[in-house]
Amino acid sequence: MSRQPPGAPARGGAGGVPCLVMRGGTSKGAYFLAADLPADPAERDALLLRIMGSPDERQIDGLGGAHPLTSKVAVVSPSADPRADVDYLFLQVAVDRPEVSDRQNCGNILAGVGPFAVERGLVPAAPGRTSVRIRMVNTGGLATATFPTPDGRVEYGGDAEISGVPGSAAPVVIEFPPGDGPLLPTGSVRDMIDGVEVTCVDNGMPTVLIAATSLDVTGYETPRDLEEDLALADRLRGIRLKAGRLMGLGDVTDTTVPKLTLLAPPRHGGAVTTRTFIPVRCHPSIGVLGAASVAAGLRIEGGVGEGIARLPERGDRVRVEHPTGFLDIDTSLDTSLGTIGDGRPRARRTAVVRTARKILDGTVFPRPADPALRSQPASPSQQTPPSPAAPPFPSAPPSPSAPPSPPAAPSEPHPAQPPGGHR
Ligand code: NQM
Repeated sequence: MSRQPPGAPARGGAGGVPCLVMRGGTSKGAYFLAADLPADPAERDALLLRIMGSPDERQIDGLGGAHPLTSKVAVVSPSADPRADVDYLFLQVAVDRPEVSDRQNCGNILAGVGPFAVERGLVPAAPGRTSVRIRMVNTGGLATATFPTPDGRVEYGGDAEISGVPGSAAPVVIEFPPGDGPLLPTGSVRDMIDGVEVTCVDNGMPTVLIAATSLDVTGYETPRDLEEDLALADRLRGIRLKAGRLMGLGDVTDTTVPKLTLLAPPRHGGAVTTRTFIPVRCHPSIGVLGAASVAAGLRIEGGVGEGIARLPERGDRVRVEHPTGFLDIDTSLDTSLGTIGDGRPRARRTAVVRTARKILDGTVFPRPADPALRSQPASPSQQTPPSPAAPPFPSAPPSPSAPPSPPAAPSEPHPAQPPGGHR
C-alpha cells in the first residue's frame, strides 16, 4: 500500500515521502513501506541520506538524531516467503558520512516492525493481540513479534518497562526460532587475538566477548570514559579486524559488525556486566541481538565468560546488565551431539520483551539533492566518538560537499556474512 500523496512524484522525495517515526526498543528510526522508496538501492540510499540529514554531525536538516542509535531506517514490505508476513530490511544511516549500510541487523528497530505492519495495513489486527511473522532481510533470519491490538488498533500504552527508555509501554514479545548458522563462527570456544582471549559468538549479531580486565579496564566505566580511552580504542580496533576474519566476515574495516562486548561480574543481581562497542561508539545500553549473542556466549562451556558471569541455575532467562540498567533475554542452547551432528552448540530458543511507540506518522520532506553526496559503503568511522575537548556545537561544521564521493555502489545483501543464523 503506497501512501504517496496524490499528484506527488512517486518515490523521488520531492513531494515528500510517507514515513512513520517510531521508537523501537532503545533505538529510534524512520519506518517506510518499500513501495514508497526507490527500488534501486543506490537511489534509495541517496534519498535516505537526504531524509535523515546525513552527512552532518548534528543531522540538523533531517530526521536523524546525531547518534548511530537514532539514525536508523526500517524498510518493510509484504513477504514472498510463506514463513513470513512481512520482510524487514534494516538500514544503518551513518551520521557524519554519506553512507547507508545493510550489513547488520537491528533487534531494537525490529520491535517496531510488527506495529508498523498493522498501521500500514500489511497485516490485519487480530482480536486482542496480533502476531506478525517477520523475515529479517539482512540476514535471512525469522522472528515473530506479538503485541496488543485491542479494538483492531495497535495499543502502544502499557506497563512494560525497559531500561534506557523512560516510563512504560505495551510489551512487544519477540521470539526467534533457532538459526542455522554456527553459534561459534570461528569453530573455537576461545581464540587468542593480540594476546587477549576472546569468544566469538553469533546468536543473531556477530559479537566478540572479552573479559574487561584483559584490556586493563574494569568494565564498570561509563561509555564516555571508555570512548575517550584512545589506547583501548586502538586495541579494540586491532582485535575486531582479526576477529572479523576469523569469524568469516572478511575485512570488517568498513562494517559495523562484529560488535565487541567487555564482560565483568554482575553488580545488580544480573548475570553479567557489559560494555558494548558498536563498534566504535560505546552503547548506552546494549542491542537486542547483541544481548542474545552475549547470553548464548555465556552459556557456552569454556567461553571467556566463565568465572565472570553468574548464570541462573534454572530457566532460560539471562539478565544482561549494561550502562543504563539491564536487558532480560531468554536463551537456551542445544549441545546434544545427536541433534546437531557436529558436537557444536546451537541456539535452541531466543526471546525478548521490548516496547515500541509510534511518535509521528506523516510525510517527510528530504533536503534537496546534492550531486556531490552519494551513499558509500559503510565505515565504522561514522561513529567517531565526540572529542572530549570538542565544543557542543562545532564552530565550523563539516561541509557536506567537501569530500566528493564516488558514485554509490548498489547495496549488497551482507556479502561478508556467512549464511544462516538469525543474524
Ligand atoms: O543488537 C545497536 C541497537 C543496536 C542493534 C548496534 C540492536 C541489536 O541497540 O539487535 O538492536 O549494535 O548497532 O539498536
